[in-house]
Amino acid sequence: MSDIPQERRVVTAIPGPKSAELQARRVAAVAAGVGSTLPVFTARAGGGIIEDVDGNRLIDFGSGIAVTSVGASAEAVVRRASAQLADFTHTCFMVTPYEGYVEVCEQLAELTPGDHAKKSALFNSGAEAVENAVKIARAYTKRTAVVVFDHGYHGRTNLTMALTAKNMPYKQGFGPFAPEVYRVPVAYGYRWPTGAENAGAEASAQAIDEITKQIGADNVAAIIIEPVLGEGGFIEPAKGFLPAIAQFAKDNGIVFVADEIQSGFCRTGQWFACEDEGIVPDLITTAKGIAGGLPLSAVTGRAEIMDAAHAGGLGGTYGGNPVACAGALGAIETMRELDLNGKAKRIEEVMKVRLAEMRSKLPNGDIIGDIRGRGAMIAIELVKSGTKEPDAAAAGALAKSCHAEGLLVLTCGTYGNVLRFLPPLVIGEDLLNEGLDIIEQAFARL
Ligand code: PLZ
Repeated sequence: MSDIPQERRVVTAIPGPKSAELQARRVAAVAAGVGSTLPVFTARAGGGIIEDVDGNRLIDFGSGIAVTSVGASAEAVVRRASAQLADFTHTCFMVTPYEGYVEVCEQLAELTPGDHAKKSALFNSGAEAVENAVKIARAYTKRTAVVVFDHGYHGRTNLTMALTAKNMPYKQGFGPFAPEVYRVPVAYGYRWPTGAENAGAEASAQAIDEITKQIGADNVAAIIIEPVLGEGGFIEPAKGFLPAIAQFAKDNGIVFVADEIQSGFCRTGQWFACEDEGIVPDLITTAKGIAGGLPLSAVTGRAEIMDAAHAGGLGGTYGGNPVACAGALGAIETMRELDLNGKAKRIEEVMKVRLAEMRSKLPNGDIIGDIRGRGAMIAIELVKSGTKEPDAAAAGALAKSCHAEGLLVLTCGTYGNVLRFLPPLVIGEDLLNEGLDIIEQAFARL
């Protein structure tokens, strides 16, 4: 890790003058469609800290959207990626292969759920992994329909836009979208009309009914779900939902795909979030946390399914780039050595206790409608006092208030009313608590 002091420091307004200067250049040169949560320009980052060009040190509760679980400059990632960079940057695995790619696939076979024979294919982005999972499932089943869920997020490419539920900002004006994509209900406990305790059974029955009656189970190639829905609001499908859907897929020859791009690689306190209910997916898509910040993604799954695509049918120039693979091996090494699953569980413990205290103690604490998530993937859903009416303005104001104090937090959710916390798993407990203090103060200022 680079030797950034693990201490918050606010020495200018946030953003400061140097960031403001860079922002002016950025506005002139960078397309307006590419947004930023906080226009603070980064100088270096590591552990639980992002240092900006003005010398401010922000506590990081975002991890670059659940990517830098091992920190943004983890020793093993830097060491292995640097060594690889000096050896060769690229040959293209489809031209002359290299060991790092194979080793990442071996690690994926070992770490993902299930003890069946597994194979992997590597890509660059999460969206690309999801697209390829669909290609593989279609090749295997010789069917075309793909089922996804309310509040689901799977990417911004044409096919994955179709798979993604939320219109603004992801889809608006960018259609037409890929055909043969169908969306069904998910067990969103907090908002399920008959209560969280009924959500698992009722939502799975509804979803299965819609698949059977509206699509026809025999036409479905794949069912794709995030075991904890990320962009949609850190929704943990109510207990029983995932096992029911996985069983339905199994009974009907449908490939069950767990999209663990956000929830995977120790984020929820397990290697993969689907382990929580003992789910063994046929295919699993990974990215983000896999490579400590380098762009890498993967589809991993049952060997017979993965081998269904014809030779040459899968690939891409950069897929499984050797530097990204070296980074992944460094990240995985760090996760094992530092027991980052244990760290994620500890983060959950600290956060949930403090957030529950805030809800019960703060005068406006009842606007915290729900506290949820697992491991270091924790969120609060904000509502208007005494109701369940989503309050996106409160989430935005709280985030802004935290930013001003040097705590980077992100929002999410279909209704934009969820404040989410995704600290690097290596964050120190003092920084974690200091971040929670800032959140508490932000409530007081609201
Ligand atoms: N599947 C479950 O969370 C990416 C999106 C940020 P890419 N989530 C962050 C944004 O606004 O673009 C994501 C995910 C799940 C797929 C993806 C897509 O991964 O690497 O962004 O393509």
